[in-house]
Amino acid sequence: MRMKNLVVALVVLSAALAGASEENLKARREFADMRFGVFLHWGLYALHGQGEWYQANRNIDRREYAKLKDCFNPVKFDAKKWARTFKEAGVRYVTLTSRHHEGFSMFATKENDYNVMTSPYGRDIVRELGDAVRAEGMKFHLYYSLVDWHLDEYPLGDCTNKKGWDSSKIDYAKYHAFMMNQLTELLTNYGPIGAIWFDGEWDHSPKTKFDWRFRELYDHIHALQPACLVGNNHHHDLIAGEDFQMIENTVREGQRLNPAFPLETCETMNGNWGYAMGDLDYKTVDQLVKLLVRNAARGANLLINIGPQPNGELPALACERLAGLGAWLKVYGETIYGTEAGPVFPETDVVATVKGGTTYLHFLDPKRTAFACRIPGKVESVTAFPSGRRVVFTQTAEGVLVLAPTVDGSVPDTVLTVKVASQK
Ligand code: JFZ
Repeated sequence: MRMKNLVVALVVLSAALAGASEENLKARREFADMRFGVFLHWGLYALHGQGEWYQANRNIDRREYAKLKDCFNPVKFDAKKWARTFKEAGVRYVTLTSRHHEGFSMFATKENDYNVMTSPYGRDIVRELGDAVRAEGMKFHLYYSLVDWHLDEYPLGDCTNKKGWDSSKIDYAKYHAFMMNQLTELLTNYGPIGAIWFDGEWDHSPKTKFDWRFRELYDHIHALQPACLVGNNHHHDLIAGEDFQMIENTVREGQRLNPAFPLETCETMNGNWGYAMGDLDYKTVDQLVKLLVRNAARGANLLINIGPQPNGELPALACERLAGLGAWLKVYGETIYGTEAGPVFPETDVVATVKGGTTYLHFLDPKRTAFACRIPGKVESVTAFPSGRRVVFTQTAEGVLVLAPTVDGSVPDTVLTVKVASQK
């Protein structure tokens, strides 16, 4: 029986790794160690201040919408300042929308003139931010929309705004070539790109059997930059050529997680991806810390989103939350970065991350005073993190009983370090 399990595990593993280059496998491991990234939804939609779906939600004629391009002038944008803010927050990678569903490119594309270079701003935001982010030692990732609400040739899908559309011009072959060419630009002119984050597959329901020709896109990316990870926000099992899995906070029906691949969860800081001037309902630092911890405990990176303002600044509330996360990570980062998912307990307010022979128990409810769990191996010590103060525990056949009078209501997460004797 054991042997059979082992064989099954090996088959699954080798299938998962098939085709991926050495550089790519290394990049996957590094990605999984980073645990914390910032997502930036920035485009013309920032000008409305009502989220990135405004064009579709209001069924705005795309020729009218496109006039926003002549107003795009984020004069206060300072890539270096953003990068320092992220670095201070303990962020390890930044994912920017290079082009969202609205179709406006935030870089100097030669594929059409609906891009930042022909706006009054006239500066290449992908370049400036990419350079600044890398200069601070973080990785730079790009979101890339499969949906395009501006181009004639994009095939109308279920979620598409249909006003101002001449459906006789739909031509997926042409649109696919456009995406291939833009990916060439992004992966040859902007230095190392850590990942391409596709989004929009859901615009064509599975029933229509629409063929996006993903494999050509994926192979193209890997041919240009083998270490660039491919992810697709499609909420079903990974398909060949994809390097990591993603979830939007909850795992959706039909989506199974594969432990052989890195996992990333994206979440909004308030309730919107793009800048929403009416939405000041931001999660607290306490909530964001818990979100980060819970994700790490299930082996996932947290990609926390910010919608930059039309003037080029990050919202003050977002900066304040980032600073709070940074202060927390300065102390507790060791229990998050480079860890793996820990054992899962029936008590949902206690989660665990693991690094080598060390298990970090995270107590997320200040009211908890005692806790019993089974940690594999012989426990050598239990100490409070970061003080190192010894915590009383007893090891029984059923598990380790940790008395945790140390749970401290003034911090979002009380951490205990459990050291297990190395098993030779
Ligand atoms: C998509 C985008 O439409 C959205 O604007 C944002 O960029 C977000 C990160 O990704 O939103 C989705 C896509 C799919 C689902 C939910 C939101 N889904 O399948 O549940």
